[in-house]
Amino acid sequence: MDYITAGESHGPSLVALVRGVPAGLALSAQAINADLARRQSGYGRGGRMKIEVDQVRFMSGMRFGRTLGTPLAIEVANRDWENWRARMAHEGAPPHDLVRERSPRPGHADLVGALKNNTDDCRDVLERASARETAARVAAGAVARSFLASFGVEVRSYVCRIGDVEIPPEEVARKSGVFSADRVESSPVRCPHEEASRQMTAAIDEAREAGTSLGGWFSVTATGLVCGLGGFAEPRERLTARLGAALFSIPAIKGVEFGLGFAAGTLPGSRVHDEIVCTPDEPGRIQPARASNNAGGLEGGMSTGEPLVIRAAMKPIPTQAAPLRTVDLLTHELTLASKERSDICAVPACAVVAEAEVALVLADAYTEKFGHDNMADCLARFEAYVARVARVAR
Ligand code: EPS
Repeated sequence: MDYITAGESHGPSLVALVRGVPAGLALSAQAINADLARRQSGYGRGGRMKIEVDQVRFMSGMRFGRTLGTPLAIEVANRDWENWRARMAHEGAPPHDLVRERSPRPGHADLVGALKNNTDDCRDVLERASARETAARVAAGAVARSFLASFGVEVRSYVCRIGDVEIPPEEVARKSGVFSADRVESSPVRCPHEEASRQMTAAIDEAREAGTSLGGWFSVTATGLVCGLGGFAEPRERLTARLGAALFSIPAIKGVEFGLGFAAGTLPGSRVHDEIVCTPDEPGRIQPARASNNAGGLEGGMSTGEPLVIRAAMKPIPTQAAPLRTVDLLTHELTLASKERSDICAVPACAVVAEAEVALVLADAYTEKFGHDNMADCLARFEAYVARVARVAR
């Protein structure tokens, strides 16, 4: 299973094209829209989220509520397009009063994209580089999430840090990094720790006052995975590499850790590696298990069957109400960066996008391992594999 997206931030719509979805998967626009709404939420979002109510329209690949096993095309309309028709017209000459974006924002794709694509209007670049595109990814990810649910896999996220406010690490350790969805989704910043959540919203208010923006850290977990997803034999099979690439494809991601992550480089092996034990599951069956999960559910480029535990860092949004210095693309004079309407903090939304990316990689690994013709065959192969792995362990 894989996907591509198309669409500009202020064009008529965003489109996700998802390939390799098995036939017979029950899908609903309602389930996808629920994820889109989570991506739109979060304290610190900007004015655009008041305009949009992201909802999908299936354009191909579905019949009577089930997938056909053919490419699935999903559209998310941009309501704001009405306000941008003239400036974003697909054809014709530019309007005589068109204002070109000549003051690239430090931290955004504006400058390098304009140089690369030989344009003096950063809008030619920023319309696609905008994180608005991630709405289409979340729609694609919701398809992957529905597929994974058939195998008992759940992908969730929560915000662990915004600016200098962090959930106490001992609280995260106490919960082994897995929090209830209710606690996460009821927080305005998708942070399950009440006091940290309160301080995070206060930090966002301070950043707004100061005309700046804030980044942060979030965690993504996947539970219910089988062992052996990905592979150890070829570099590109490795699930760790595939997850890392998918997470780094999200705009503004500057760091990704699995399990202990960077801390694994600071400890002796005796305190890093997860001892292998056997846990009785049901009479007559023994599942392989680990005494700990410092590896974050990955060993040798494959899933171990323990929860996948990822942490990622997002840099602050580049658009600043109190802009940084930049250079005019035409005159080369020093000036101040352009002020697009923007978010103060989009870490809660970014975590939802990361869930989608992780779900897409995992769904790809499941279809690679268990086939992608139709759900019944895929599930039969899956069940046979689960039974064999349990037998070998005994
Ligand atoms: C976004 C839509 C955008 C921005 C934001 C994310 O809408 P507009 O540019 O019309 O305000 O709010 O874009 C960025 C963070 C960015 O870096 O470009 C969205 O739907 O998520």
